[in-house]
Amino acid sequence: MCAAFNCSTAVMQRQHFARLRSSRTVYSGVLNMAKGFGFALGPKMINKKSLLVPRKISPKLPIPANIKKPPYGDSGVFPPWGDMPQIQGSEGMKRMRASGKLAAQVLQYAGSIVKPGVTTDEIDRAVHKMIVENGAYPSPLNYGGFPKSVCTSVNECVCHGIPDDRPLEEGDIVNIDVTVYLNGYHGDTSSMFLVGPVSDEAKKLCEVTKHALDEAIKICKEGVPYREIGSIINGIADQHKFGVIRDYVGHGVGQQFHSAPTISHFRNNSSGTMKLWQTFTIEPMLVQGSTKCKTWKDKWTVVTEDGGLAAQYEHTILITPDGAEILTKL
Ligand SMILES: [Co+2]
Repeated sequence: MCAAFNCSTAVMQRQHFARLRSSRTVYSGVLNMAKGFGFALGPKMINKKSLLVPRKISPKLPIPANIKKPPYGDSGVFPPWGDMPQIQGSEGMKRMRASGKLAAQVLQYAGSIVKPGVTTDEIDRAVHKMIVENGAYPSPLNYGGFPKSVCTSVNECVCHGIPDDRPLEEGDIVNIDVTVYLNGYHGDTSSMFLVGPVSDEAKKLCEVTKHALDEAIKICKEGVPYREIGSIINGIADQHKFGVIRDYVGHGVGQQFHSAPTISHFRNNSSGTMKLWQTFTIEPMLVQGSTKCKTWKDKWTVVTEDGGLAAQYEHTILITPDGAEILTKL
């Protein structure tokens, strides 16, 4: 699960939308005119599926009494952003490997039930059941009040999609983002799944995003600047004319769900280098069109402003002296 970049980014985003409101009116005028002339322009051209709309969300699922909850489990209050990197000792490493492995197993299982007609709510229920049966807590549940146990982000949804009663349709692409809290440690991973045959462009977007994540992981090791990650990912996105989302970032992970460092997936000049035995996520979001996002009234669902498709892959990694161990790979 990615983190919002920072407060100032959010403020800038709001100001941007205020500015955009006037230009959008002009844009929709052009769109209608274009339709009148019999050619398509705008989101429909980019994303051939009809756009998502808010739908019914089922009640939060219960957590058995024996499961240890994270600090926000009952309150639903956002925990403070940890401003220190999370560096593991031998016990922490052992537990991170266990939570990473479980997250990967749950993600694989969730992907196996993806098919046309299955609702994202059904995926949520399956994920929730498997996580608690394995003695863990589904980290997204009640994180800042998030109502479900997993994020499911379909088509133009960039991240933080809330599972609901929409049945998956042939041609959809869906990101399933699983985080588990096992023995006091979070393991965080996500992947795209294709629903039946999808358009070549959608498939390519998914493949390039996965490739960008894999290549970024390859350069990670002790002492490498974090900004190298953004440089690799942005370079690959550029080659294929895809955009990189800037408002949501990877993050330190461990005993805290989200902490420093913020891992930007776009070209940047941020300071800081990777520390030995540090755990963090890399989770690039690539888009077909505009990299501008908007958030629904539910305060979670993030979609591309122009309705273009978005894809995301995520791993939790451990920095070692000569590379990175992927903790969420089976
Ligand atoms: Co994450």
